[in-house]
Amino acid sequence: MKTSRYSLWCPMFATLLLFSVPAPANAGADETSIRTIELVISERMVQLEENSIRVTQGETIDLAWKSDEPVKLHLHGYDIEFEVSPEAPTSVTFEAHATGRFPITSHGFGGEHGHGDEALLYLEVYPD
Ligand SMILES: [Cu+2]
Repeated sequence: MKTSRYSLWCPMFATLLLFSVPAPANAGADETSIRTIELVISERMVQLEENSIRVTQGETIDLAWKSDEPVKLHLHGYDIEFEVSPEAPTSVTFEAHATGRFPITSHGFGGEHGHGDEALLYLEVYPD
């Protein structure tokens, strides 16, 4: 029971956060809190209404990825590379220490190699 409630609540929470911009100035003040943002890739696109996610400098971010196809992803600027597949959803946790707009690109879908030209998504980090 607890598990199913949590999994329902969590995407709603992420969605609320995505659209409650700008965040209050002290949103990142609690260093122990981790903000989870759920991201789903299907048909080689991130299923979001906007192509960017906005966070505040100093927040600890957990990007919780799911994908309908194996893919290697690269968060530029922070230079984090990771893989997601249907069998293995991935959580990428980091502190948003640098402000700016950072593309998240594919480094290959379905075992292909090569760099996607267009960003799947942008991470926007705003000053605290
Ligand atoms: Cu790249």
